[in-house]
Amino acid sequence: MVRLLKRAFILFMIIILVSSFLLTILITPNPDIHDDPNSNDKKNSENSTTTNYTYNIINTYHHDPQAFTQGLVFDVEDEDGVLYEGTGLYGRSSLRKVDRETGKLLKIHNLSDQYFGEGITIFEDKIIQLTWKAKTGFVYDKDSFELLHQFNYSTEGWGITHNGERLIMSDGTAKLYFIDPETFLVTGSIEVADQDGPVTKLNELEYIRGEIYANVWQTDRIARISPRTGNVTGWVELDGLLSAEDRTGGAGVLNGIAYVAENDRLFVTGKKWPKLFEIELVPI
Ligand SMILES: [Ca+2]
Repeated sequence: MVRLLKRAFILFMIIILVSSFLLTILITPNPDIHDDPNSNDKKNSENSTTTNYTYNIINTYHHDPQAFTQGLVFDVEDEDGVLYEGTGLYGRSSLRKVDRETGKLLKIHNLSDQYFGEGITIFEDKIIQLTWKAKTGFVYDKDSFELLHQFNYSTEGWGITHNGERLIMSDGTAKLYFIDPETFLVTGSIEVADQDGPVTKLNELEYIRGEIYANVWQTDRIARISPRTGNVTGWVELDGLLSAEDRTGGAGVLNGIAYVAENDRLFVTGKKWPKLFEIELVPI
């Protein structure tokens, strides 16, 4: 009898302990869920603050209407306003150094015919240029345009920028890749989405005040993207920026964002556009 009572007591205690444990799990919030930047809760709350912008034109400059713009960036160390541009198309792809005020071509390196040039960025004293389908990137000396070395990646190459520590690359999908600037290995990625779902066809990129700005191919829109979550925090609507009169000579889509952090100046252009625009964003 005593033995039976002992067993019953032990069983009772086990049930109490297991019940307490299960109850604790059920009522304690899971920190992983709430700290996960990709959790739906977080995405929904950030998406609810998406802001739309229109623009004012501050200045207009000449842009080579033969330049099929795929990459656009300023050299932050150059106070003379020198613009660097990567152009595409097979047999016509190039890396260019351009005087922003006059549009005058200061230096050019032509890619060999098998490469379709894509985005460019300046990292320290080097220029990095992607190619579309060749899965090959080029690293040049910024001043001489001497080709220092090549690297490979596993996707198509579209746009590229950097946050000071990592290169950030688009491949025409909704994905952005973070890449080590020394090894060129992918160290992370984000999926870009707004409240309507994934935002695909991300093209030319620019890192501006802690956000990634991305041209969306075949649109006149630029997405402002949180590099932490991939959430679109705002849409910049640039409809009508290039007037109908200027849409001659086969001008294509908006593509090309360049930013000068020192004086907060933002420049945009497009494929074979005759003009480069300095704009300011105006919340709608
Ligand atoms: Ca850019």
